[in-house]
Amino acid sequence: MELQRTLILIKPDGVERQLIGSIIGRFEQRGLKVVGLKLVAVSDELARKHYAVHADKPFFGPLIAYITSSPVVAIVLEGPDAILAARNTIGATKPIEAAMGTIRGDYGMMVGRNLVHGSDSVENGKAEIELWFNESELVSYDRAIDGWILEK
Ligand code: IDP
Ligand code: MG
Repeated sequence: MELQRTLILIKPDGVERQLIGSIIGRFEQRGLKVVGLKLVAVSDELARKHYAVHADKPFFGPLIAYITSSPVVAIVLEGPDAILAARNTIGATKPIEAAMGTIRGDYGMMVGRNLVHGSDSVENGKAEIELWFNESELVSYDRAIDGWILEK
């Protein structure tokens, strides 16, 4: 297993439905560590950069409107195989197809309101974390001493 970081977004529907605590709880209960956390009012520019890979898709316009419609919670999670662990905790892209017990399976019905984003690869995770966070906003967790490293 490889120690990885992943970028998680609680999308506007998750924030509006007051599911922030429930959603973060799913990841925490699983054992992933929060190493970055903030509420962000998403600009059109940030949304377009984040979803640049989907620029040619028919749902791109609605997707940008959705992600900029109210604040999102941006989170960096760290843990062994964090990318896959988080994706499996989130569930399939279409909530209707997501397994019960996953965030999307338990809270959603519509692909256009699927509550959470999670990076899909280590490489994309690194780029997304760089896009959403400054280095100074992240902390490190040392598993050897089971404690935080807080560099001032
Ligand atoms: P993912 O979030 O599970 O990685 P992606 O295929 O990367 O799924 O799509 C990014 C986001 O775009 C989805 O989470 C969802 O919000 C939106 N999306 C994907 N496919 C559709 C669609 O067919 N209609 C509307 N929105 C979609
Ligand atoms: Mg994706």
